[in-house]
Amino acid sequence: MSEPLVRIDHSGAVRTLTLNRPQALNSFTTAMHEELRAALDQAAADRGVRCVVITGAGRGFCAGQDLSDPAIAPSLEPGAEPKDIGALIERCYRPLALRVRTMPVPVIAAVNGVAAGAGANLALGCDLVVAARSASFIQAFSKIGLIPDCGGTWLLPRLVGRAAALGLALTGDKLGAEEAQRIGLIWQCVDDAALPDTVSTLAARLAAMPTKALVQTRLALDAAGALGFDEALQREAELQRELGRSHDYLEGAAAFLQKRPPTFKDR
Ligand code: T3D
Repeated sequence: MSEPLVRIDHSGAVRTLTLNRPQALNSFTTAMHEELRAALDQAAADRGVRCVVITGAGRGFCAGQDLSDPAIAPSLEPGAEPKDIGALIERCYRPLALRVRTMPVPVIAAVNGVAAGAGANLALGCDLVVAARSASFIQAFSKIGLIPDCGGTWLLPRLVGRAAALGLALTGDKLGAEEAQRIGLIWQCVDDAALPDTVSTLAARLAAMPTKALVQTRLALDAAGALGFDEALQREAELQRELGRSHDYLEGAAAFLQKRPPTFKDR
């Protein structure tokens, strides 16, 4: 049987999805898109999953679109009809970016190596990005005449501000993981050897937390950018009203008062 393009592993309540085309730095073919989306849908539907980790096999995280995929690779024949890249984005990258951003559980990107183009923005769209010190982030699009996609135009300025977003996107320069942490592009940079343990400890910790509150926090932060201050306050009140009625809030508050560890179970 051939190797899956996305390996699926499960430990406790943590589902790990490993992009598995190491020979091409895990760049996206249409088939890998389909497997990743199916694996994310499956994790979203499985109430036993409370945290998802996305990582890459081999020395790379993901080098973005596979530029040699016959489905999209430009024909070099003179006069050939250009491929419709917009259709590829609509069919593959838009649903992927939305799927990650609306997962009902926290999602961690464990960036084990280079993350370029849509691969960089797949990672940046996750809730927490932990990268190995040798990893790097490249907005490679400008080098091939494209703009940042997979959410890059929305994510970059929000993460690092307009100046750094434009610096990264226009130059397409490689940004090392340490610098990425320093400018706030990612959450954490760790020594290469420490990446697996750091991520599994973090994932297990998030999996034991009140999932609904974590996910509503992501959604509220994402929505707040388009709201006025008072509207954001109103949204906070609505969400607290809803969460305040949840099992996890009652459990969290009771556990604090009774000086015992909480057991969260909402999802
Ligand atoms: O159609 C569209 O383009 C629309 C979609 C847009 C979304 C996008 O993601 S656009 C951006 C696409 N990605 C890139 O432009 C990045 C291309 N890759 C690179 O610039 C470099 O590979 C890296 C900087 C990421 C890493 O460099 P390095 O020197 O560490 O590795 P390498 O030797 O370049 O790559 C190793 C192998 O992976 C190599 O294959 P080989 O020669 O050993 O058989 C290379 O061709 C392959 N590879 C790397 N990236 C891609 C790729 N093959 C196909 N597509 C790739 N994107």
